[in-house]
Amino acid sequence: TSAAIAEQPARPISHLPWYSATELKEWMYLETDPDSMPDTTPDKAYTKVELPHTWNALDSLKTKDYRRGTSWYRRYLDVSQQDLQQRLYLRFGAAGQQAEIFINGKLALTHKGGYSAFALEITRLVHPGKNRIDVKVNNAFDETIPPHTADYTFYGGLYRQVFLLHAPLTGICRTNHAGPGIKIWSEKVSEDTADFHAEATLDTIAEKPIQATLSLQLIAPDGEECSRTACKVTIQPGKPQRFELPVLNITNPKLWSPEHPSLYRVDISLSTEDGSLDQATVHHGFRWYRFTADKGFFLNGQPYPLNGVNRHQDLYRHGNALTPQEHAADIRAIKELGANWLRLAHYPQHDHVLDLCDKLGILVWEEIPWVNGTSYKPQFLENMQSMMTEMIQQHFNHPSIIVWGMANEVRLQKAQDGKARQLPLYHTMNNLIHQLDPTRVSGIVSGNTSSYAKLGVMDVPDVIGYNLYNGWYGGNFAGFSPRVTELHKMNPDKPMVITEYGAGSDMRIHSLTPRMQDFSEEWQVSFFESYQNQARKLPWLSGMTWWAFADFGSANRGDSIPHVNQKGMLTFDRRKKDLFYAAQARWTSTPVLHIQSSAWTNRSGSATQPVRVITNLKEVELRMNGQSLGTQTNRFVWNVTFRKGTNELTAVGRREGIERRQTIHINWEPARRRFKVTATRAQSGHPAENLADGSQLTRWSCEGPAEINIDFGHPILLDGLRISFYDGKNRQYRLNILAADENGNYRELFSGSSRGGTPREALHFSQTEARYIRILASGNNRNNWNSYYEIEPIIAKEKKNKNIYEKIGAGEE
Ligand code: GCB
Repeated sequence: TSAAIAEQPARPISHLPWYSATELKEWMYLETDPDSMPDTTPDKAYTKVELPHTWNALDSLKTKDYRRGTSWYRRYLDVSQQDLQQRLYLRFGAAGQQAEIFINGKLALTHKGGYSAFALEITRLVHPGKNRIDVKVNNAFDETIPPHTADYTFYGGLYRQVFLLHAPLTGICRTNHAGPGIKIWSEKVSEDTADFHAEATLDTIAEKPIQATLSLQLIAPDGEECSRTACKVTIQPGKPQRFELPVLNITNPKLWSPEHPSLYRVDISLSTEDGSLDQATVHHGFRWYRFTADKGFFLNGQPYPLNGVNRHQDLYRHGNALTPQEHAADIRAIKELGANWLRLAHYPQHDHVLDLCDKLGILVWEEIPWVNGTSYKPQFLENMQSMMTEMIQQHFNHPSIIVWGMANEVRLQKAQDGKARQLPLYHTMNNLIHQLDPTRVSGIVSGNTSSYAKLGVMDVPDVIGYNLYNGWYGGNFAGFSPRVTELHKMNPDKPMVITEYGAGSDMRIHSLTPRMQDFSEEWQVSFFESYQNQARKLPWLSGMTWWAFADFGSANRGDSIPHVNQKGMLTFDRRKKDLFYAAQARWTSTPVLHIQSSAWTNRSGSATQPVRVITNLKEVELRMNGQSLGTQTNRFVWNVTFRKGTNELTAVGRREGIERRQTIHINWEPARRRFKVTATRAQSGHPAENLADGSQLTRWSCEGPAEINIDFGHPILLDGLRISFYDGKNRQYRLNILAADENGNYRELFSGSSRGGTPREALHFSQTEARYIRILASGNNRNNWNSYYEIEPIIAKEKKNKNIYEKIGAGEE
């Protein structure tokens, strides 16, 4: 074909039957008011952008009021006479959250919902020569489009790829909810035999009915043809029609599983005596599974505990505008982690994600974003139905998918009959799932509440999911097992999974005496290990998915990194936390050896500290400064005495001829109680060592905040700051306190007001490591100056608790 478009060469998308697909990468972009129309805006008002694109990649990192509104995308399409001998389509991977497509100024399609693909035929809307495509995208709140609210950023933009497709006049339908137009499935699979069903949706723009042959070839994973079938079809002009091919029966199918993701290739072609009309290739996996309420999950007849993670689709400074390669890197990391299943929270994700789950072997729960709020307007339900239909039509053929989820932590209302007011909506969605896909199960997710069971919601789906955070938002992690057992007893006949459990962490925050919500890596690892150990004793539990695979954007949040949810096993920019290794050591047989708290390179406090190695090897030797501290075969915790300055720690682990080693350097300094605080007032650049005076140097008027920078000279462990202000007893000061490590990476510790009423205030942030502190304060006295009087660090005292590894029984099986 001759797409006269200055773009990348056409490249096939593996799972879609696209005759020829050209990625439209370069667009023009304009931020404007919601009612603007493209015809009135000249090209020069636009800026150039490359897709995938979101306009919230950066503002959502800085404010909860990130831009939610309307933007326009524009590009031109040169169409030749020859192009018009075929059919032309546009396929948009997604638009957050709704889109209107205009071709040559005319509205051609409206799409609602931010997470699925949509496609339209443009053959009759374009003419030879230059054509204009305008896309209006809007991510403002819309009561009829879920989610209303959620703990993640609602990025706006054309954040997935857009393709121009050339397709034959008669062929596989491209516009059936932007699905592949082909459906394949098995109803009965065993080790000995399997059936194989296929149907194609076909259409034509010919004037007369077209008689053709639809044929299918099944190619085994070893590349040999294993079966074929065909049928005659008559395609009537007008609307798309479905044709089911004769069922195939396969003996000794090579089964698909995460351990052996054997894929069969399915080649489908439509032809007449004159030659081929259209063709498609999809992939199939033969597998069967069962969620049970009493014995957990079974895959291919075997008990199969599900262990995995939840994934959002964003990346630091990219928002959700990820390239297929960036998506792929995540899925590979999830596989490397040893996860055998993945929950795509809280919405359908990129086609490529599913392709990779099929190929690498990861079971999937995919869901639509009905989160938190509900509207009872009919359009809300209609939009949910179309989201569900699109998700299932687009991803039906992926053997990795086992559950279609319909909702997460929806806030229930009680109706007069004592049931949930949302119950009819759940039933509608549940029926839709089963009608569109009789081969898979449905799921509903609740938070840590009994109301789902009590108000009848948990009677609806095939599988129920609970999100439990005992030991993070409250309680302690030992509370997990009793609570989950209690919830199980409320619906003893429903298979259950823990769809979320998680604790936040920050690779800059460490503690020997970690506490709930302190964001230390140590607490996060303990939380995980405790839940894993408890779950092992609950045979009826089908599985668990950690919240979350990686830190993700949540503009409303104020954790230790503002606007980020930090419960990831990796950071937002994909550095591996200790937890990554802790999970990998449990979930894989890949040799794992990782000195826990490796990122804690500057330490203070007691010179003698426990050091733990996370491993699944048989024996580990720890060496410090060249000397062996002994070899251990379980627990893997050593008491190490640091010397002042740099210490070299090397762990060497072994298992049956395999050896792994890691060396890290830790700088240890004794804690000091007194500091010569070197502070400068940023505005003047003058040193402000003598803070306690209200003098010119630390004085400011009300116009802006005054900044004081403190350098402790080396990292210290802080429990807080005591600050006194001029007239602090009677006034309130707005405060913003930041801390930085040796490299000057600042993070927010405190944002709020001084309480007033006392001349000196203590602000607490437990066990925070910092070399630099920056305090931004503004006073509320408009007519007089404000001043810092005194700032005193509260040095963390060593806690006499047992150390963390003893407390949770690390390494214990
Ligand atoms: C949940 C939600 C998820 C949140 C998570 C959290 O239960 O389903 O969207 O991000 O908790 O971190 O609080």
